Amino acid sequence: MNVKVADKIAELLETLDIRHVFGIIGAGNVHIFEAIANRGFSELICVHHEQAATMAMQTYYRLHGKLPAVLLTTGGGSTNGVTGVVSAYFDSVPALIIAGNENSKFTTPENPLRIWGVQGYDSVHMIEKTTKYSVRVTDPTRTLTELQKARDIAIAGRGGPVWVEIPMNVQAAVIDEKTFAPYQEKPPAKPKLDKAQLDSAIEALRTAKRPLLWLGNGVRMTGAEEKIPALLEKLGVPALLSWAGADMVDSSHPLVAGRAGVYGQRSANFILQNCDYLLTIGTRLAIPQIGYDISEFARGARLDVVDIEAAEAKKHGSRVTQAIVADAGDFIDGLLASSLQTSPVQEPWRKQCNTYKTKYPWIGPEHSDKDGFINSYPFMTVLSEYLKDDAIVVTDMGTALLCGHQALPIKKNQRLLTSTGLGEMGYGLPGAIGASFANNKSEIICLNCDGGMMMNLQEMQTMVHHNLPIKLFVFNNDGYLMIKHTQKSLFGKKYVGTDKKSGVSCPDFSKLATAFDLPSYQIRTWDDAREMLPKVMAYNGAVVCEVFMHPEQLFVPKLGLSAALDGTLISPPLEDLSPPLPLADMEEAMIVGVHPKSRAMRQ
Ligand SMILES: Cc1ncc(C[n+]2csc(CCOP(=O)(O)OP(=O)(O)O)c2C)c(N)n1
Ligand SMILES: [Mg+2]
Repeated sequence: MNVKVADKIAELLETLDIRHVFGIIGAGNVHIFEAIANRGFSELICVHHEQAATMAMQTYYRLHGKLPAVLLTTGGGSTNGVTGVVSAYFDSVPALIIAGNENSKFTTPENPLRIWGVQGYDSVHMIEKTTKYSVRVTDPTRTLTELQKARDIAIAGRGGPVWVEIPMNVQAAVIDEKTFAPYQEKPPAKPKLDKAQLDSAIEALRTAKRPLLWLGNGVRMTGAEEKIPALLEKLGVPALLSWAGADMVDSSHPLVAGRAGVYGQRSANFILQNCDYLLTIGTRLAIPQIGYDISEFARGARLDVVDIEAAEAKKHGSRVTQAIVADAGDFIDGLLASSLQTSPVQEPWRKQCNTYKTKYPWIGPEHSDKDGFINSYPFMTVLSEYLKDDAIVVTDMGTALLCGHQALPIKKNQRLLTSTGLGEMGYGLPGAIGASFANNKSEIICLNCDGGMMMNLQEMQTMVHHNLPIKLFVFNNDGYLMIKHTQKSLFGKKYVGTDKKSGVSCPDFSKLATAFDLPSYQIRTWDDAREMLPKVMAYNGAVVCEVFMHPEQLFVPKLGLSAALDGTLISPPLEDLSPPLPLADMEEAMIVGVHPKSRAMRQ
């Protein structure tokens, strides 16, 4: 029987249980759009910019672990989608992207032209470096095989996006159904856990005086996050959580040590910097986590790294005692099956961790209000009081990212999602849309900023069109506050392109809400917050809530440069966050000793 390839693609999406397809139509994908609509299984979510589709796909997968598809057209359609694809690649998020292209008579690798036919170009090679697999289907009989293969690669091992380019004539081809090539390839196998390495880590956990775990999103990617409480209770070992994994365990769990890093919590950084054995599982120890000098990072500790990708496990070279290339879930199962138990010898360390947490709470004196503006850090604490027990929070960059991750406590069934690798502004709103679709069009708390909003403003209409109950918070601080701070530290207070006076401005977000037929609220004071937050949360539908913040508010604590008394600039070690604590506090906190740089800054 003769069948149209596009119809078979739509059928395959159903077989793969792909319920949602994000995208924008064009001549380059029109056949597949048509076929999906005719089949009536996968819902087409028509966004207003392709980057929104590739951002939405990320939170969609991260929320319920099911693959969505993205359908891009040729030319600007596929180039627009690139940012979210790169972001997904960095953040290990599986996704299936189907991109259209010109007729395959143009799309041969030998074609030397920059542009093929109308809007055609070599998207497969453009995207090759930032996907796990990219392929052009020129033989219609291989269409389904390539899509299945791509999908298996996307979800295997360290997840990531895959890109299948299907030229227009291939989509439209009508061929004998029997001629489709059967899919016979085996999905890539995961690495096998080395028992000797596991035993060595178990021994180190048993004998360390101050052991520490650092758990990342890799744990969730293997579905092992539910085992974390049992693991902590069995081992009695405190655990840091990476930003991408911050929502895996309740923040108030007595053994959760917080979120450490360049924008870390003081207590978390002290715990990290004073441990004597650090075992990281499924987190990639990036600069925002470990600071700028690896030799100063957890400098009194043996470091073992568990990562499913060998290059990541080994990237810190000889600083790492054991680079364990393994699936995080397999490794956790190995720890759970071991004879390890909570060690009384480590009791003083558990107490010490609690002392850090009590002495240095997430909100400190550095977060006080200024010039009549409320501070965004305590705002997170207040906001958390109004969040439902299963709230899903998606953040953009800037204030939303930093304060969300430094100061928002997360309960057991709540989620906190953002782009941690690429850090692209504009992620918040499409991310909220993807999350809402993943969860049956449920309520999402979107923490956004004035700058970030302007990068995907158009998606307010997607939200409105689908009646998604997204609570859209916009932190308004007259422009790009994060970059104002960079400029201040580099050039003194000379701003270029970061606020209204220096070349960039934002509209009145309440008027904008009206244009989208949405209600809006404004918060300027704590009284406003107490009055508006219940209304925002109780509103049945999408709503905009603008929160006005000081245009110069500090993001603290932060690992920043400090000046010694002689004027030379010092990059302090990771425990010495700004604003700096008195030397006596550092001496009391640093079991491994105060770093000479920290002394130099204070003499
Ligand atoms: C797509 C993109 N362009 C530029 C940047 C660089 N950048 C990082 S933070 C920032 C300013 C963010 O401003 P806003 O979203 O208003 O947050 P704020 O820092 O003001 O709270 C900029 C321009 C980026 N991260 N992503
Ligand atoms: Mg801003």
